[in-house]
Amino acid sequence: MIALQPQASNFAVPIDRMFDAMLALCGTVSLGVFVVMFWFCIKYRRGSHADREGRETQKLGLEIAWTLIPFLLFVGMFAWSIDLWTMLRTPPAGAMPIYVVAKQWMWKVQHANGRREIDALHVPLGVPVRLIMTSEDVIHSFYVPDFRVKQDVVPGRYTALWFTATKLGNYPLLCSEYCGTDHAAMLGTVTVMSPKDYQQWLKASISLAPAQAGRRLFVQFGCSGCHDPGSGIRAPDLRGVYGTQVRLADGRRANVDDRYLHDAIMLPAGQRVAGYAPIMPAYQSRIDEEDVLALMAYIKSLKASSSSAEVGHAPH
Ligand code: HEC
Ligand SMILES: [Cu+2]
Repeated sequence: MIALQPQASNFAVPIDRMFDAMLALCGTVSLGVFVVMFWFCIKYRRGSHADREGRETQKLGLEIAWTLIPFLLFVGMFAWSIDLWTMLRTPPAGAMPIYVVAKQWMWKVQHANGRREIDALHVPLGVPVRLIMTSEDVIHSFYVPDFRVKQDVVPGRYTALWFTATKLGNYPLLCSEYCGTDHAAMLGTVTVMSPKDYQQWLKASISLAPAQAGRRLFVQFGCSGCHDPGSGIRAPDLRGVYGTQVRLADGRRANVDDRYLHDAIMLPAGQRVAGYAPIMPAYQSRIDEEDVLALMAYIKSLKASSSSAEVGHAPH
């Protein structure tokens, strides 16, 4: 079948194939219904001499056939779409992470080495990329039609999206969730480059690595005053905390992942670590999502110290 849009990611062909199949199936069924409808309209129109005797007939075979065949077809479509959905939702283990923060009305992107861009996303050809996305304000939706991918970007949580670009070139990026006055202008471009060009592009701008930028913010926002070893204030040692499990004051256990760190900084009241006084202030109105990403990068970069056999934490 003809593709109406460029097919520029690993999802384009399977999704188009599924779309075509659904169109063909639903089209065939509607066509069948309409053909029979028109035929009956004409045959039994007023004044026609068609036989109108209501004969009682039973055709068990026919009834079973028209129940079972569509049933199997539609269950087949269901199984097929579940399979495709699973693929859409499961990024391969080594996928390259890129962070995206949406806000009214722009896309802010940060690459692993700290290079930032706005309303643009550069990705290497043939490499699985995983976008980790959050919003500064309202719900947005990251949409690249030529990749056949779309994902809501929600304030207060991280949503993910993955793809492997399969064609060099520039592709439009849209916001597909109505997000205010300039929603329709919240546009960008995804540029697919060869892996070599991408590496060069990454290094071209001199910006601080996220972990370094995070350390700066860590001092600037006063986190270090409580959390640095030897600060004199009783606060958890953050070295090696990422990826462990923590016991909370209300008895729950939580995995220290991106979501956990985000909430620990923005809304600590919801998840106090067991054994500490609730002195950590909420930073929700003082730190924006990009800075949270930098702080997280810094916390993730801290290696466990040998002395941090610490309250509450266990590897998981
Ligand atoms: C006034 C002291 C203080 C300041 C300032 C402070 N924290 Fe905390 N922080 C704490 C205490 C005490 C806890 C443990 C109790 C809790 O969870 O609220 C904690 C918990 C945390 C946790 C969860 C740690 C774990 O072991 O699970 C993280 C992450 C964290 N803080 C990061 C930060 C960051 C980032 C900043 C700066 C933006 C910051 N903190 C500023 C005192 C502080
Ligand atoms: Cu938007």
